[in-house]
Amino acid sequence: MATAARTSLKVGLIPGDGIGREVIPAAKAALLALGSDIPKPEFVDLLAGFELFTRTGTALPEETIRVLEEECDCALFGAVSSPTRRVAGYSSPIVALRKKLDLYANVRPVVSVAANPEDKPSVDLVVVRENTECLYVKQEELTIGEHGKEARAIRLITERASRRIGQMAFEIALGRPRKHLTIIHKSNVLSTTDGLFRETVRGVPSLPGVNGKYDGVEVAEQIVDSAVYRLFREPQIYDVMVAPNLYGDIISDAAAALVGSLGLVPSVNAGDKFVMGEPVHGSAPDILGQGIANPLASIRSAALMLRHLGYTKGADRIDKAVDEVIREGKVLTPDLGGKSGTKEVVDEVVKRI
Ligand code: GGG
Repeated sequence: MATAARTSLKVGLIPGDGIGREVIPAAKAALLALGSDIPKPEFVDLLAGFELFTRTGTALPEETIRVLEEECDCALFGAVSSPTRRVAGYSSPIVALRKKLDLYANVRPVVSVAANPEDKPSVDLVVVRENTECLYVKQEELTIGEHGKEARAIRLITERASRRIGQMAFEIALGRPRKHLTIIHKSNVLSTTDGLFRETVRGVPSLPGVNGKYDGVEVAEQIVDSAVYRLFREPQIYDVMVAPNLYGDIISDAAAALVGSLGLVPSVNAGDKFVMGEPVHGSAPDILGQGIANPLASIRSAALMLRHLGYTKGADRIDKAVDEVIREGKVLTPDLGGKSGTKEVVDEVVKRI
């Protein structure tokens, strides 16, 4: 995505539910602290979420989509707390937003912070999750069969979506020192759906126009269950992992455990025309309102969004400040064993930016 000729950067802010509303202001503060290293940020507050649905009957207002599409250069989304039961008329706004804006890739870097800045992190991988299909097409039905209720869900895997997530994963792998890509699937059981995903991603280097570009990328593959096992035993074997939507969602949350907290892991939802940062964590109703939500995943999501837009200097400054705060270990939220609140952590990061 080109950075050229922007004098300002219009950022849509969609806090959503729960601690999303506590951590999105942290990302905003980090962007404001960058001064002239990025185009002057302008923010527009936008609505979405389950809480909004309970008040208004709408989880994702048309106006939110319109402003994102027509006015914003990028966006930051906090979290959403969809209920685990079916609620008539409600559908997850984040799932819908990813589809409506065609944000087909969810890129989730999981990186530990080494005690010494000169040392390599012990975990340094990127989960590239397909963001628009798989079971998240949400075509479920409940019928009554011979033995009672029967629930079914469609799992959609298309060649187009697998190809473009594959291309994104190869690009990301190509830009990393190890240039290693693992395709995650379960095609020993789901040979039609996961088989298509696997074959399509494997076929990316042979697509017309690629012309050997990805020759330097080493490709491996792994069945999803054994991938999770190996992720916990030997995370260093992974560099870039590409997965269908559901596996990618689960693997990236699991990988967060390797770096200390879900509160540290950022993501971007990326398409060809738009990018939206989003912390991997959810709305955490258990700690809502206590002022102790970890703001670092949200702040890092702002950095990742900038990186995706080509503002590397600004992104580096934010990531360096976050790394220093974690490394020093004096001002951390309770999920990382600290005693500080959200505000103190934000102030500490901003001071270092
Ligand atoms: N920021 C990630 C997030 O909100 N995770 C929770 C999640 O995926 N929720 C889906 C939903 O509630 O619809």
